[in-house]
This record gives sequence, structure tokens and C-alpha cells, in this order.
Amino acid sequence: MAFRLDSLKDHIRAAARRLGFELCGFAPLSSPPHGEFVRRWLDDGHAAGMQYIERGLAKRLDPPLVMLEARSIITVGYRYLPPPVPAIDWREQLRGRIAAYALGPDYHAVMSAKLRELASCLSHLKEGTVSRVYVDTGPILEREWAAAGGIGWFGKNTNLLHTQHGSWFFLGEILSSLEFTPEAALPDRCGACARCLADCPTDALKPGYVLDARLCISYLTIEHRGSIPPSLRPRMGNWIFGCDVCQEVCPWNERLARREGAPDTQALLPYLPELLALSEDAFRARFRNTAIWRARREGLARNAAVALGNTANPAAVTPLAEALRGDASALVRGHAAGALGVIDDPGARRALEAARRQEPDPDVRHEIDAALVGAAAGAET
Ligand code: B12
Ligand code: SF4
Ligand code: SF4
Repeated sequence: MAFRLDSLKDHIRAAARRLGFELCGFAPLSSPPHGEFVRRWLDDGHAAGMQYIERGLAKRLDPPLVMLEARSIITVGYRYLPPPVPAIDWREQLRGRIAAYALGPDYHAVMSAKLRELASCLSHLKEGTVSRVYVDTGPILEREWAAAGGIGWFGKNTNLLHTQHGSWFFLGEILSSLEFTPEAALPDRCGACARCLADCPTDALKPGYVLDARLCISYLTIEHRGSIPPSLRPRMGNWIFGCDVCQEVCPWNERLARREGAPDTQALLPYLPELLALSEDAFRARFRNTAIWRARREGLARNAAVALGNTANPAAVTPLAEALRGDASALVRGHAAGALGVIDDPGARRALEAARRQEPDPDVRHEIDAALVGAAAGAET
């Protein structure tokens, strides 16, 4: 018979706190309560191109498949304070916007190292304990187990929320052979609020905790590899890596203090022409070991092109025309063409016509043709 090890909870919580994990919860392993929801979400196509979720589904729905000895999941929350957002006109200054979670060193590496330390504490506390640590990338329904462990409640924006920390925290977990009694789940405190649903720029959030990743800016700018549907581009504003809108409008986050100190404009609101022109080497030097690495040079430049178009600022024409003429990636050239098509400026039209004569890629030529039609419509109005 297995031992109940509740007396260890306080020790583990204290060790977690020393390592910087302000939240720590314990959930016995069972079938995840919302497994059916996940299946339906996948069947409805809401995962967009994230095939890895479907591939790892059996493990997500049955954690002992990941680790046979697992009896519980210890979940931790690691806070990150969003910085203040400088009050600048991004259209005028050609500035993109990066989601707060992606600033600074990559949280996967930071948290994994700390979780491994916590796991080694567990084996000191109880000999023979088997542990496996995860942050984000494993086949674990992290919010499910964090909610079951009493760390937060599911907000309507699908993020996990806590009364004191809002949703500005990452999750990580240890699958453990130890057993604990269940924690009480936190009550839902969204109430009648539905701000996140109303304010999502692309209507990606639906009632009933559904996020349609096909529409979500976070998905489009980070995970999506191909062309961004033209109908969504104008709604992306200047978000070029992730999106914080459904968190920023949340009253539980709004009331929290932001990070102190002068805002780091260059990190939070990078200059778009510079990002569009980054070489592979420059991208590596600037973003290796940060979360932004995941977008790759091509993805970030694609996103920068879209945001430059959304500035509608004639000052964006020169950097976009250069990308259309010279970027090695057809994806980037195509998005530069699309962006030029929405800027009402004779230079944009000239750049598109010149590129049309020499562009070898049929998809980019298609973008140029569509952009020229858009530019002509703009000139008539
Ligand atoms: C895939 C993924 C994404 C995708 C899809 C997001 C999504 N909502 O599914 C995209 C790329 C869009 C994304 C975006 C973001 N992500 Co993300 N993402 C993940 C990842 C890898 C898997 C999530 C998953 O399994 N989705 C599948 C869906 C079906 O699961 P779910 O939305 O969690 O749904 C659950 C609930 O809705 C619940 N449920 C369903 N019905 C009901 C009914 C009731 C009554 C209740 C109570 C619950 C409930 O059941 C579901 C299963 O648990 C997790 C890490 C992980 N391994 O879990 C990080 C993770 C969820 N992401 C995270 C973050 C920080 C973000 C962003 C904020 C980043 C940004 N600023 O751009 C945005 C937020 C967008 C949003 N509103 O969700 C954090 C969230 C932390 C937190 N406090 O919640 C995680 C946990 C990573 C981490 N380790 O910290 N993400
Ligand atoms: S991250 Fe942005 S686009 Fe995605 S659901 Fe939230 S507000 Fe909508
Ligand atoms: S904005 Fe309102 S509905 Fe959305 S998560 Fe926050 S409290 Fe819940």
C-alpha cells in the first residue's frame, strides 16, 4: 500500500518558494477531467497546425504513459511581471510589440533548471522518489493539472488565473511517484465578466473556454510557419511575437503593479525596419536563448512586414520595398508585398510594379498582384 505523504507538502512548498516558484499545487493522477473537451477541440480544428498536440494526445490523457511510476503531479507557478508599456505612437515610430512573457531569457531553460533542483529535494525528502520535470513542451495538459492542484482557475481567456498574481505566471510540473491528498480547486472568479472575449482583436476566443488557434495572434506569430491569411493581417496591429490583449484587459491583471524602472522600449517595442532586415547571423546573435528564437528569422521578418503594413505609414515603404526586392525568403517577400499594398503611397505602387517584373516565385507574384489591386483601390478612394 502506498504511503500518504501530506506532511511533505509544506517542505516542498517551502523549497519551491525558495527557488522562486510562488505557487505550488498537488494533484493525484487520474484521468484529466476535461479530456473530452480536448478531443473535441482537436476534432474541430482549433489546434490549427499544432499537430504535436494530437500526436501526444494519448499521453496527455493518460500521464502514466509518460512515467509508469507517476502517482501525482506537483505543479508550480513562476511569476513574470510585465513591464510598463511606453506611451508612444507605434505607427509613427514603426515599432512592433513583443508579448511580455518573451522578454528576457527563455523561461523554459530557467524553470527547468529550478525544477530539477526541486526534484532533487524530493529525493532527499523521501528516498527512492522518482520524478520527471516538464515546462511547456511535454505531453502534459499543464493548466488542467495546475487547476486540479489548486493553483488557479480557468479564465474565459483560457489562461489560468490567481487572485493575487492574475495570469502573469508560467507553469511547470514534476510528475512524481509520491502520493498526496487532493487540493481544493479554486472557485471561478470570472463571474459575468467577458472582456477578454469582447476585446480579442481577431475573435479567437469563444464562450465555453474555446480558443481557436487558427485566429489567435499568438499562434500566428509564434507557431504558424506559412502565410498568414490576408484577412487576419490588418487585425494583428503591431503584435510581432505573441499577444497579450486578452491578459491585459483582464481586471485581475489590470489591478496588479507592473515592473518598476524605465521601460525598455527596444525590447518591448522593437524598431520594425531593423527586424525586417535582420540576417540569419544577426537574428541568432540577438535572439538565441530567448523565447523569440522559436519564430525563426523568417517568421519574425514575416511578422514585422505585416506590422509595417499596419502602420499605414509611408516611412515603411523603403524597408518593405527592400525586403520585397532582396529577402531570400519567398514568405517574407510575399508579406512585404501584401504590406505595401495597404500603404497609400506612390512609392509603394512603384516598388510592387518593379518587383512584379522580376519575381521568380509564383506565390509571391500572386501576393504582388493582389497588392496592386489593393493599391489601385486605395488610389481611387
Ligand atoms: C498550445 C499552447 C498554446 C496555443 C493554444 C492555446 C490554448 N488556449 O490552447 C497558442 C500558441 C495559441 C498559445 C498561446 C498562449 N500561450 Co500557450 N501553451 C500551449 C501549450 C503548449 C498547450 C496548451 C493546450 O494543451 N491546449 C489545448 C487546449 C484544449 O487546452 P486548454 O486551452 O488548456 O483547455 C483546457 C481548459 O479550457 C479546460 N476546460 C475546458 N472546458 C472547461 C470547462 C470548465 C467549467 C472548466 C473549469 C475548464 C474547462 O480543459 C482544457 C484541458 O485542460 C501550453 C503548455 C502545456 N503543455 O500545457 C502553453 C501555455 C498554456 N501557454 C501559456 C502562455 C503564457 C501563452 C500566452 C499567454 C503567450 C502569449 N502572450 O502570447 C498565449 C495565451 C493565449 C490564450 N488566450 O490561451 C502558458 C499559460 C500560463 C497560464 N497562466 O495560464 C502555458 C501553460 C505555458 C507555460 N508552461 O506556462 N499557447
Ligand atoms: S492571445 Fe490575442 S489573439 Fe489570442 S486569444 Fe488572446 S487576445 Fe485573442
Ligand atoms: S477578462 Fe474577465 S472573463 Fe476574461 S479571464 Fe479575465 S475575469 Fe475572466
